[in-house]
Amino acid sequence: MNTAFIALGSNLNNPIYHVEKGIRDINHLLETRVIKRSSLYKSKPVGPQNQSDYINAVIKITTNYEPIELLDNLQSIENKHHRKRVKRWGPRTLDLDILIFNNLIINHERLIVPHPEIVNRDFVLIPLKEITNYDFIIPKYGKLLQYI
Ligand code: ROI
Repeated sequence: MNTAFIALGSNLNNPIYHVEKGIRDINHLLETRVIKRSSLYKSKPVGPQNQSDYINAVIKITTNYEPIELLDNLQSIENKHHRKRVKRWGPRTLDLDILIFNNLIINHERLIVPHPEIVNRDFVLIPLKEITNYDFIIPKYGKLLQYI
């Protein structure tokens, strides 16, 4: 069994609905369970400012999927939420990012883990802090608390 942390974000068409439904969709994946979830956080867009505020959350899951299988499943959930990849850093109905997968460091052409922006984004760090212990360590980067 693997343990992973996933970030959820939405800023289009009822973002609270998309994040809550996204959490339920992930819980319904085969042999995957959401074991912790953060509160919902409202945040100003990072990147282009001419878009709506985001709703963000982080969840902890257990899964029997390998990292790329999990990525494929998360992308099919994004697609069900009618995610259109219109432009980089543009608005989205549902964004699902694998933040951490066990203690692995992955540099695959489709997937970098830990997520390369993990320590730069308060909309990820704050909900991650909510659902982990004070001494939580991010693989490759070290203690979470030093980045907050
Ligand atoms: N900004 C915020 N606040 N939340 C996000 O989830 C988010 N996602 C993104 C970009 C466009 C970088 N900005 C964001 O992909």
